[in-house]
Amino acid sequence: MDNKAIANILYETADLLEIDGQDSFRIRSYRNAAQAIENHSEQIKDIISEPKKVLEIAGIGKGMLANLQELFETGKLTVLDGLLEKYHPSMLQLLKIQGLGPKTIALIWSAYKVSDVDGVEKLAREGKIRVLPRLGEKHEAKLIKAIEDYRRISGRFLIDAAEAEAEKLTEYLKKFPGIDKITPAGSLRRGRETVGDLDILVTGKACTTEEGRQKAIAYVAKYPPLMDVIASGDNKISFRVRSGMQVDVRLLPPESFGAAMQYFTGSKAHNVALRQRALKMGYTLNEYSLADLKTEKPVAGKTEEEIYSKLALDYIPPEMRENLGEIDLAEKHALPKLITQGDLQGDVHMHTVETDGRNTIAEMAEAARARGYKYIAITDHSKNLAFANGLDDKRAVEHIRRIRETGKQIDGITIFAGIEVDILAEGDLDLSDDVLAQMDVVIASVHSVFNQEPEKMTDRLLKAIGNPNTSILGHPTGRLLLRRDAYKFDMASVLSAAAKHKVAMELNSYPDRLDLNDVHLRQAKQQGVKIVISTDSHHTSHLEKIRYGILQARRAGLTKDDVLNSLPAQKFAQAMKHTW
Ligand code: DGT
Ligand code: CA
Ligand code: CA
Ligand code: ZN
Repeated sequence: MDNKAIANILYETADLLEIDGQDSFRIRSYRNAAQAIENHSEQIKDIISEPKKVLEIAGIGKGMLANLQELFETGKLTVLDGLLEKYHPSMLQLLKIQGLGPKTIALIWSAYKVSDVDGVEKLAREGKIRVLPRLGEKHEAKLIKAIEDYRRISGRFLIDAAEAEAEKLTEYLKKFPGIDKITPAGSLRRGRETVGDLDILVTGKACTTEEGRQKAIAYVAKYPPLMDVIASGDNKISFRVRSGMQVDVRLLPPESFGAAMQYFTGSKAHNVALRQRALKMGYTLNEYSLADLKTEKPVAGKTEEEIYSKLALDYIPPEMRENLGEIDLAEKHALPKLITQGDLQGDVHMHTVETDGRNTIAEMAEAARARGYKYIAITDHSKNLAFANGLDDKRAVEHIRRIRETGKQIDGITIFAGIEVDILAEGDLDLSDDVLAQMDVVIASVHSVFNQEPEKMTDRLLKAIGNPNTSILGHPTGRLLLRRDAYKFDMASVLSAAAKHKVAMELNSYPDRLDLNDVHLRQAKQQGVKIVISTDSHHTSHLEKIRYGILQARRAGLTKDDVLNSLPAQKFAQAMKHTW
């Protein structure tokens, strides 16, 4: 359990205490502790065995320490469990609706004893919210809109959250004797940018008998974060965990594990196409095996590799299994050699304490070197981003000097001087050309005035790309996954301008951006535009998020040659000056 997970539990407890009408001092103590833990640099799990250290954190007293100890020992919090029993876990879903706070929820509860999203929506549509004290028609309309928004994005989770859930569950499953292989399948294994539900496949001796499976399923049902069991059968259990995520755990005998991996990794479209191919070749394909159509005798099933091989196909990496032509390519031995994390030689989008980052230039450089990178670019914000303490011309020049000096002091890694400069509403860049020309790397990004007319936004981006100092267009569509849609513009003309001016497109690896997405990456490649895969790190611990970008690049079929930061430092620097 990391600090963020603990903080979430404490925030939820505070909200439920508020709904319960408890005294404000107690509520505040949970919120304060949550906030302190969220911002604490050390992981609580590493210091929980030293109570003194935990008590040193401002906002954590003896009572809260006892809560934390209980959380780590049992995975549960008695206070929270009591509240959830009273109000039902569905209350936590209600709290996720924008603008619906504990106070309003408490009002609704006391009037109608309703604690779930469907129920509240029904009340709102029947006009029963507006009659409550302090609420009116406006509130009611807003609430209906908020519930619609919630439904649109709910049920899906960012890839890093899904991955963290999968890892936590894997740790738990590993402890059961007779389970020796646990793998996520489904959209998580394919590296989709958001995940609907988790599909976890499990095999081992315990999965070979009915009795073993029932025991294993009973063990899964005791998983501490499990909230409700949705369905449970002979070899499967579906449940919901505290975060609201649904999980399907399936238990398989070893001889079917590969077939199940293939089937449950999907995508559905890929499976349908693959099964048609199997039928044409005289086989049937399902989650248990690839079998002879007539004799029904299995010919493959233990591994995915043997299934693809029996179907006369090269092995198709999970990221490509979307039925977008990969089966044809596999048949012709023409699958691209997908880029890997090891191909990258540098990370070239990151922030430091000079603006809104949390580490210094030297700390970022050392962390990057420890990952094996040969170079980085420091790209702090420009002044238009006032809340991030963005740089004006004068500070930018000083920062370049600082970056170059740090570069001299640190061996084994090149530090490029860069900037993430705002693209202003009319398409001008936020720093003078003279200053930008001194930079090794200029990432131009939109951070404000998102809702322009598409034509205007297109012109704005074209103008930024046309600036001879621009090397990379940062997070080109501006989307924030599950929160904000991409701004609207004509991608094709932006890409053709980028190709003409030799300006790269960023693939921002931050899990709530993943921008460009796979579709646009394919389009960029087709139009001859190069990609830079970077993290937008604001902390040394963010550098590892590069793997989410790599997954998207692989989903788009990109190879090392499509990505500029797989070049050695000198070549990369030239590419940033439009030479490749
Ligand atoms: P998600 O959960 O919405 O992020 O997406 P997936 O791809 O994980 O979808 P999910 O969980 O409904 O199903 C997992 C995999 O199981 C899916 O990728 C392919 C396979 N699958 C599910 N339903 C069908 C089906 O009706 N036919 C075939 N051939 N495969 C299916
Ligand atoms: Ca799934
Ligand atoms: Ca599923
Ligand atoms: Zn940015």
